[in-house]
Amino acid sequence: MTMTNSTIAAIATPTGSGGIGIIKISGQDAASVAASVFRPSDRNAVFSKDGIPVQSHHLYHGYIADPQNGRILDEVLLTVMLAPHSYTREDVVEIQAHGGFAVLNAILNLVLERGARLADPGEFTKRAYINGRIDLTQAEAVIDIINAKTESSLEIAAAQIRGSIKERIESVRDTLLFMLIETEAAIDFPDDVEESIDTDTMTQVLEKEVVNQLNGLIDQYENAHFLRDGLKVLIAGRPNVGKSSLMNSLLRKDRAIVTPVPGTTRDVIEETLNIRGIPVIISDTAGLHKTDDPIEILGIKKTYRHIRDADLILFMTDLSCPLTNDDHKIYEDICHKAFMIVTNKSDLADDEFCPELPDLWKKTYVIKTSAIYDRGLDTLRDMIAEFSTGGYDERNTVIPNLRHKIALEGSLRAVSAAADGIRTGMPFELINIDIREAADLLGEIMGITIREDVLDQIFSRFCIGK
Ligand SMILES: Nc1nc2c(ncn2[C@@H]2O[C@H](COP(=O)(O)OP(=O)(O)OP(=O)(O)O)[C@@H](O)[C@H]2O)c(=O)[nH]1
Ligand SMILES: [Mg+2]
Repeated sequence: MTMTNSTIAAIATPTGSGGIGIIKISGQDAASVAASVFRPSDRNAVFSKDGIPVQSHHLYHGYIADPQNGRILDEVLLTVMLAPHSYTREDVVEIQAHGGFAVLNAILNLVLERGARLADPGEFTKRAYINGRIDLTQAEAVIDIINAKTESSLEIAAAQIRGSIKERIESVRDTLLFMLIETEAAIDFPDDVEESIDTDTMTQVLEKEVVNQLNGLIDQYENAHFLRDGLKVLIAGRPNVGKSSLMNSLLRKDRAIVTPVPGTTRDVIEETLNIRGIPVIISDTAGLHKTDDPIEILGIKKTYRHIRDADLILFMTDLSCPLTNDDHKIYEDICHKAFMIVTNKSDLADDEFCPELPDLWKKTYVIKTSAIYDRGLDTLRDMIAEFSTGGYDERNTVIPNLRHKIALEGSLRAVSAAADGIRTGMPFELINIDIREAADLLGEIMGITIREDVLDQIFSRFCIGK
């Protein structure tokens, strides 16, 4: 990895009007760049003779002025955080100006003219990682914190930024590295060490300790990744059963068009909402039935594509009329997925006429609702929340993301191969390859060994100024 010496700058606050806006500068020239545009109100106390502020982590009051013509752009507060005690471990200057589009851009341009370059998305955090202040899981947590929509996703990200995942992975990787040292000695000095290697203990450690640790983390992903990534819930059913009405009621706003005409919704409509602290991505879809309408056919095809990706299907039926062939067909299409049945329009159903669901259907959760009279929706919210946190231990906030999970699975395979190798008496040269691979994959999670393009991909998810 190449260390970079350039000094970078960006507006760190969102565009738009605000009380304050912050311009962040990082790199070896950060202080001198800032000094060349900053006029401290207390001239004597603040700056040393070459114009570079001497006091780290102090707040200075002053003005930003264009050195070419002396024009004052704004009254600001300025902080210098000298390396290594800064976000990036480089010299960092933060200019707190007023939060307007024009003023922040004018100050940024001035800073860029004085020799800084515009930062790439995530470049400040990337430097924090490259300079060793944080590992890659902690860098990823930065973006998770920014994107967190609910308390639970924030809690997971906050645990991760403190190093919760890093610590767990590090300890497993250390065990593997220690094993590598032992077996490498056995390869280099076969006569001395052959007897001192206890292959029984080695397989024990691999198969019990290491495998359990890795499996535990993978399970945490499976059971709780909804909390960080959001649970994809899709409403499916034949036309006119009230899918869009349910979507609107859950969102508490008129998002999707509702009409008594079957086939109103033609497209998949996606929205994010918070259900009992769980981020839910809910989709309303086109009613599924046999049709010749080319637009509806496109909508139906799209619905089936989304059904494939959904974590949970809400299969909606209509209590005001008997089940139809379309209902049965939809059941067949979705029953291989996780689903619940929502029987809607309960306000129209009386005791005399209330279509019975086939016994097989009742094996899953059935929730009676009236989307337009807000009946049964609290139960539905409870069921969705319960579904998403079913296997989740609330005290355990160590939840890998998808990238981590894929590496953990690879590592697990390599560990199993190593254990098999030892048991079948394979030479240590070969066993070592598997152990090394297992350790390397764990190193990838923390960013110790990782390809540059993967790194770029991770940091491209950031916004500029972070
Ligand atoms: N009485 C009653 N009417 C409802 C209920 N839910 C929806 N409706 C009515 O049923 C009709 C269809 O509702 P929509 O929400 O558009 O149904 P949909 O399933 O999205 O229909 P498509 O988009 O055509 O597939 C509208 O006239 C709604 O007002 C309910 O719980 N009770
Ligand atoms: Mg609809």
